Order: sequence, then structure tokens, then C-alpha cells
Amino acid sequence: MGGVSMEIQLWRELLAPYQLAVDEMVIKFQHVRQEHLIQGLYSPIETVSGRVKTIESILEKLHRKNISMNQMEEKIEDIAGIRIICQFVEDVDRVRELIRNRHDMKIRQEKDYLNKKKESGYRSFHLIIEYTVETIHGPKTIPAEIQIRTMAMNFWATIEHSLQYKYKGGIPEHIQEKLRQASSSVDDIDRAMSEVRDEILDAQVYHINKDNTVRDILNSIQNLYKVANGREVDKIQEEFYRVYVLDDLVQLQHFARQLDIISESYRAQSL
Ligand code: 0O2
Repeated sequence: MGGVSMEIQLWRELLAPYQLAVDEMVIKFQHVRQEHLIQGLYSPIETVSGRVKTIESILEKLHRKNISMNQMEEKIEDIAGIRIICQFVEDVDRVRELIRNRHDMKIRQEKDYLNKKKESGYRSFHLIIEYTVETIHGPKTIPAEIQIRTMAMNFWATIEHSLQYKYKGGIPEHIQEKLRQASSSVDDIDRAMSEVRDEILDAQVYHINKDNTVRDILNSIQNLYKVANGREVDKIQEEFYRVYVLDDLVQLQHFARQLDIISESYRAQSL
């Protein structure tokens, strides 16, 4: 193997466990969201994403912080990065609590840029955690950075990050000032949204429950077609549409229970 491709191969090997950690954690947090929805609960997690820091960005950070290559794995804690986006500021604490209660992630450090925003106007809550992956050489514990922020904060951070890229860290002062103003507008939006959070939560929980109930009903009807008389199931289907258009969750849930009883009786007959 030549020098350059050898180096790339080494990087690839070095970063592999970090990629595994990112993939696993993204799946795990997506399932936290799923679990809430399946149980008809509001999820404090809206979306999850993850990335392994690029080699270029790692090298830049080593240089900026005067860290040697062999200290990299120990000193650079955001090679594996997870981003959790919430709808409301209040959800950030709930996600922290969820993480604190897990046994597969150990919190090493918390950085509260949520209550103490950075000079730039950046707001987010960061957790540095330790996470163990199983590799072909055995278990490996690595640090990872979890950023938790609202959709509005993420909007700001995404745009500001691309400007940092454009100006290579030297964003002109008048643009920095605009960004700080925009950051306080983001705070206003988050505050305004928090004031209607209860209303929004009610509406969302209603929809989650309605979706779950409708899905259950349609599943039962489909199963009934296999065991019951077709005309009878057609009638049940019509009755379902009648209840469905009433747009009343209590009636829908009542219908679902009735349907359960019918399905149960067919199951008993078939035994
Ligand atoms: P990437 O991969 O491009 O996002 P550092 O700020 O890196 O010198 P530290 O202590 O390592 O210091 O980390 P810190 O301050 O907790 O933040 C690390 C990450 O938070 C950054 O990663 C950004 O993703 C995000 N971040 C921090 N400050 C800002 C900011 O002012 N604006 C935006 N948009 N994001 C910020 P990197 O290293 O930039 O890498």
C-alpha cells in the first residue's frame, strides 16, 4: 500500500468505532421517539441526526487546540456527534433526564449553552458522554458529544455555521451583530412557543392517539376479512367510516373496543 492510501486506511480503521457509535445512538434515540408515539405520548425528541467529524475538521481542531495526534482520541470529544432536536425549550431538560437514566451512556460533562449562550449567540445544551461499542477486537469505550436544542435554535446554528465556513471564523463585525440580534429573536420565538406548549401538546397527543386507534381499527378489519363473512365486514367498514367522520376520539376508541370483541369471538370460534 502506498503512503497516502495507507494513511487513509488507518483513518478509516480509527474512525470505524466512532461511526458504529453514531449509527447505534441515532437508532436508539429514534426508538425513544417511537416508543413515546406507540404509547400515545408526546415525544420530547423531534428529530435525531449524527455524524462522524471529518478528517479535515479533526486536523483543524488538533491544530487549533495544539493537541498532538496521539492524544486525539482522548482530547477530542466530538469525533462522534449526535444532535437531538426538540420542539420546545422545556423538552431539552426532558431529553437530558432520559439520557441521565440510561445505562448505556455515561455522562462525563455537561455544557450549558442553553442558559448561558455563547458570545456568538449560539444556544444549545451539550453532553459529553462515554459510550461502549463492540468491535472485532472487543469492547471500546469512546467519548461522544450530544447536542440538544430546539428547532428554532437549530435554524440559527445551521445558518451561522455556514457563515463561519464562508468567512473561515472571521465573520465581519456587522454580520456578527445581525446574528446576535437574530439569536435574541430566536429566544423570543422559543418563549412564545412555550406559552402555547400545553395547547400544542394536547393537539399533538390527540392526533397521536387518533392515528394509533385508526391504525388498530384498519388492522382488525383487514384481519376480519380473512375469517368473517365478507358482507358482514363490509358493514363493519361502513360503520367505521360513519364513526370516523364524526372526528371524535372517544367514539373511535369505543368502536375499536367493540371491534376487538368481535375479532376475539372469531378467534375463539376458530380454535
Ligand atoms: P462541527 O463538526 O463543524 O460542528 P470549540 O468551540 O470546538 O473550540 P469545544 O469545547 O470543543 O470548543 O466544544 P463546544 O464549544 O462545546 O462546541 C463544539 C461544537 O458545538 C461545535 O463543533 C459546533 O458544532 C457547536 N458550536 C459551538 N459553538 C458554536 C457557535 O458559536 N456556532 C455554531 N453554529 N455552532 C457552535 P465544531 O468543532 O465547530 O465542529
